[in-house]
Amino acid sequence: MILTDYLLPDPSLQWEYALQAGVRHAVIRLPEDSAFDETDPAHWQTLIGRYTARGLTPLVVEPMPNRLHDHIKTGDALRDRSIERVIAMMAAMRGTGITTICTNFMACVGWYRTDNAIRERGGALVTGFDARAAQGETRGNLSQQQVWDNLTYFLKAVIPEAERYGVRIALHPDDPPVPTLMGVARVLISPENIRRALAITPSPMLGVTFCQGTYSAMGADVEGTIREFGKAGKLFFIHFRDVAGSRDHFRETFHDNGQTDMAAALRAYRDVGFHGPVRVDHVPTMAGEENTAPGYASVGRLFAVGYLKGLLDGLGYPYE
Ligand SMILES: [Mn+2]
Repeated sequence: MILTDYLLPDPSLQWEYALQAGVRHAVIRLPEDSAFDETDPAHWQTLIGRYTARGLTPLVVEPMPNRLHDHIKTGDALRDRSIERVIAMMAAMRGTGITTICTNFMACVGWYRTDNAIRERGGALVTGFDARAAQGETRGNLSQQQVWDNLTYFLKAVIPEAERYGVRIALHPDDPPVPTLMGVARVLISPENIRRALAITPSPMLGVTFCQGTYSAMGADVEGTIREFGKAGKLFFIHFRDVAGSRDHFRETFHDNGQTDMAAALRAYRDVGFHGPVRVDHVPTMAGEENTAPGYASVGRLFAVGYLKGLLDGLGYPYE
């Protein structure tokens, strides 16, 4: 595996913690100000230079820029223009060393929680979701068929170009993996539906971001699904995390305190020969930290990275 961390473009304490924990590769979120042009190779070079100057090598972009993808997911009037820019972006990525885009297809509502301050072990704070608490609010109106159609339109337009530019599109499941949220249908909510999505445009450039906690919340056989997707060459990127509960009612946990056998999951990645990028995802906010970015605090990441490295060492699973 290649250990990575999710690092925003401005150098921060999290960059330093990652380096000190032994992480030398980055998952980057692109700048969202209008000064950054994702279709301009020079802008990419400048951005990547910030990371490499500090000893971090970017490997993955996450997410697909929302200012483009939002139109694609809803299929609005700006969809075609946005797809053109996604394709131009992939062209601009050539030679950057970044070969994977972590792509979700949650329209109107992204990853969503009904509580951001649930007490986990020792009083650490985690996020959670309760379907009953999410009822009543409407943020859109899209049917299952419309979202499948929009996903199909996107993949048919983008995957041939991804093949041309050597960019891997790694589908992230919908989190929470419920069939509808606030009036908007969700489709990437089960292994079966993920299989269906991968079959829309079969390609070595179309695979998955295996967000373990989301698959666990689906009620999926996490280990078995890893083995299935791994053998099919569809594991592009791993989100290492866990939850307690099921899709309609769950909370995040420390990485060693959830319902998934994390060592068994890692054994499965090892057995299928996965050597791609992994990052720890959604960590508790710990003592002394402000809960300003639930799931994305710093100290819990250190614990998670250490736990991941310990398991990998115990399994004799090589990583860099
Ligand atoms: Mn994830």
